[in-house]
Amino acid sequence: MEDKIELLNRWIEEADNIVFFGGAGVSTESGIPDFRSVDGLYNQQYKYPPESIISRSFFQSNPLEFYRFYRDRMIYDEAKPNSAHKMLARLESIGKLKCVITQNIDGLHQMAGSKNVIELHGSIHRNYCMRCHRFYDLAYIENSEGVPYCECGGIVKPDVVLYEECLNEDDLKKAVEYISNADMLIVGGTSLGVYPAAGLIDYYSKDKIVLINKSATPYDGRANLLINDSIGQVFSKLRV
Ligand code: CNA
Repeated sequence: MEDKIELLNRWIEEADNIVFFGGAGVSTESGIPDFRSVDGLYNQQYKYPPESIISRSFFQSNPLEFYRFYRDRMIYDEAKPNSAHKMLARLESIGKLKCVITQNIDGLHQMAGSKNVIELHGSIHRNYCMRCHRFYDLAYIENSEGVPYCECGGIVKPDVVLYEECLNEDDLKKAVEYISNADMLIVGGTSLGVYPAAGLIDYYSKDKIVLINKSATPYDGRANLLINDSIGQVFSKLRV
């Protein structure tokens, strides 16, 4: 393991165009469960799997149950950035890292100080009225009960990409551009099972993919450096 960390340190020293692509595993060390854990919890408490509840059709047909799950399992407003979020912000501040592309919706990268963050799946911090498009913050969702409504009578929806919804095209384009131009791509804390996000890795064509994930992923064979460990712990050992 120490050899791998050493190699990662060396590659980071040499690189000046690093892009990070991550997912729920980046925030587990901040106390936010990833999907698998949610799935486990779900089995005890919810009548439907999370993938069904957080789908567009479910939101439309049963917003009350959606919001029960969403408030319980997707909002962790006390969570703080961990060493992975902080190190990524540091790498950006010294000019090495150009962009964080995340599937997370928790806003922890920005809280850690990252400036250029592409949130492929949106954010719990943004919510809008489906009728008049008025913006609402997270506190509005937390302080309301049941289904949150706008003053105009429309339902307020979180600006998160639900299953059956498309990703924002501009975000996707920007992510492709950053990954295509990167000299080093660090991928971490993602099962790489959710498309089209996972397919972004295919746009990287050089020879420095670092994959840091606790469990195996379908892209392990593509990694030039594979580290099966906790990303926060790995990042806390970096020299920068
Ligand atoms: P996932 O499918 O839940 O996979 C998470 C992966 O991270 C798994 O392979 C774990 O083995 C791995 N992992 C967990 N903890 C660590 C750790 N400390 N260090 C390294 N690896 C770890 O989640 P994905 O992000 O791949 O994709 C699926 C959904 C989950 C995305 O759309 C997310 O929006 C959604 N999600 C987001 C959050 C969040 O915003 N924090 C939380 C839960 C789910």
